[in-house]
Amino acid sequence: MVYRIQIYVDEVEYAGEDIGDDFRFDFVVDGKPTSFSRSISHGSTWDTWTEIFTGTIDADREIPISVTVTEEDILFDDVGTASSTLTIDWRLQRQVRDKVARHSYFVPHGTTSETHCFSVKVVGRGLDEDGLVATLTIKLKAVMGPLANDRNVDVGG
Ligand SMILES: [Ca+2]
Ligand SMILES: [Ca+2]
Repeated sequence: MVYRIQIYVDEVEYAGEDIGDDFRFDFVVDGKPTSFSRSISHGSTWDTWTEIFTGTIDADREIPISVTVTEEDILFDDVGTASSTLTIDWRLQRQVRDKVARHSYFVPHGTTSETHCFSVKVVGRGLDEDGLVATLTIKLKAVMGPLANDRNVDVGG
């Protein structure tokens, strides 16, 4: 069975040490690259809903995700990378609510979501920031559902 899937960045928490606030995120999700930039203050959580993938998957597939996080500086950028695998537990799927509903996306019957978290260590470089380590914890939300011509499929099983 093939489902459509969209993956969003839901939150980014910036903890650890302060290495600046000019972040760029370069994601590769299932082989597809996408990038965006965002200012995030040290000690804060960026609450967002930024799409990083849209496509279709087979129900039994795992989705590889990698990200390079760069804090841009004039001379030396601070960089960290991480990889993760989104495994969808189809037995534990539940109805989409909360944020998806708040953002007024079209939610057909049978749509479900899954949360996936991982952290990226970004190491400072340059005089003031050499050796400082920031931790960015990225919370993703995957929203899945039947294909448009297959609305009556029950994805809960
Ligand atoms: Ca910096
Ligand atoms: Ca900077």
